[in-house]
Amino acid sequence: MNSPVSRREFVALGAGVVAGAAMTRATSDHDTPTHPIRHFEVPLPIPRVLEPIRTDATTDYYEIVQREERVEILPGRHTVIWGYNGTFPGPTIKARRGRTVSIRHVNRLGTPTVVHLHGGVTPPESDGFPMDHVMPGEAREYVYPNAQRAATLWYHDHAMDHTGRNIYMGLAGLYLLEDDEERSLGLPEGPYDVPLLIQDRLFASDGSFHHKTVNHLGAKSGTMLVNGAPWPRLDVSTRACRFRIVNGCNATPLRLALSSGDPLIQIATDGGLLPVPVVCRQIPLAMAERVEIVIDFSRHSLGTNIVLQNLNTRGATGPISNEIMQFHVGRVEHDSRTMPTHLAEGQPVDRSAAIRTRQFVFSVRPSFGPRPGPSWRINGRRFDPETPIASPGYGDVEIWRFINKRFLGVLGIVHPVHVHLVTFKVLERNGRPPLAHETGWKDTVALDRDEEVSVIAKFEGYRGRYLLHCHNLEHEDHSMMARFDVV
Ligand SMILES: [Cu+2]
Repeated sequence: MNSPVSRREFVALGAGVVAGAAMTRATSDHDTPTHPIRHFEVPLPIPRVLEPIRTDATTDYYEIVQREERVEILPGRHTVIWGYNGTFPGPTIKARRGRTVSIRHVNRLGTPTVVHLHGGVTPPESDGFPMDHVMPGEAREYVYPNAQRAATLWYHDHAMDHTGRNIYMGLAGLYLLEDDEERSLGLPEGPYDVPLLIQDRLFASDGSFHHKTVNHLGAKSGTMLVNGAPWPRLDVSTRACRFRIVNGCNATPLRLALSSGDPLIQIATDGGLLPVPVVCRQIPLAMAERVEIVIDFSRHSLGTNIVLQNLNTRGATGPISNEIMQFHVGRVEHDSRTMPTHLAEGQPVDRSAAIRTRQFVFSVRPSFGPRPGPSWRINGRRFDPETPIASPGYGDVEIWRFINKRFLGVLGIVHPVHVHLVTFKVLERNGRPPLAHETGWKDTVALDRDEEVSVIAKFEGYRGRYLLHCHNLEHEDHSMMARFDVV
């Protein structure tokens, strides 16, 4: 899972397929050292929770305007972002299980957009199919029934061929779905329940975002932003805090750890709470995966600094920081509540309920022509919006086997596989049980080079047209995506 890839291979990965195509800038995927950014100086911002414009007995109605804004991300410099309501990240939506959320998105950008609620059990017309564009000047209403478990979801752009650029420019926000069961547990809440949306960015010297796709390998970038701030600092008190961590990077898989050596107490995966907390020394978190952890700062004395680290610097092409953000223990506070030992009902998976197994091979082929580059594919095919790659029947339980195949012995790269509509359980990773951090409900699973991962899912909720794709956004935009239909 964590086998290192050398810089040579990362470069070969592009150069090997792109015969003759220049890869001259492939080695400069981190910020220029002429603009050093001091770590842990900017306080961690918490994205504002959006208020509904009206509510009725069943539904909360929101309106979001997608527009350009000039914001200060790097101290003293300005960056033009494309933001939901002009903010980066977008405002947080707080939803409750069983109450519908209806969001009218108005596009005031100069480019077509699409909104997808990642992790949502959403009717097909609101799921954000890449061709369902909201054109500049137009609006579209997206309806989310929220008939699903509490979980940390996020909403982001999904426009055909331009998802990577649109999200890089800022079109992403958090969507926190709560339910009574979760609220009754007494987990840290209010200011002690902190979302951390991690996104890396590359900045041009004028402060603008530089979305460099490196020939569709992926826009890995050197400056770590959390909730839109570079290497921020959070002042915490001597008590437990809950963190909802989203890997919102375009192409950077993370491996989370704490500099103090403290374990990460994991309480949730993409699809919500685990049955019991799981203790992890490190947590790999590929793009679009979410993990919720509790950190107990009561063991530390005042003044202690603890760094949230990314130990996965694989694929980096220069010195790259392993730091994400810092927790500064700055206040004494007592919390009498103890961490619950039981979080959610057991979630056994009956493998024998599966009525069929399908196989999806994630591979790459060189492509030539005016814009040569790797062509990322599923089962050898580019994205075809007209033809489903699979059509499970409504209510069917299926095993989906994902295989990452290299090209000519190179091209080993992580493909985080995301299935819309359903949550699944990982049955096996390379013939072994799933890793500790991925035992709960998932909607995205990391598929590293040469790996095979089997998942099991029940296809229910809605009938219609959905997507299976790689969440390396540059792979997704360069056709590693497939339509599936629930029939
Ligand atoms: Cu991929």
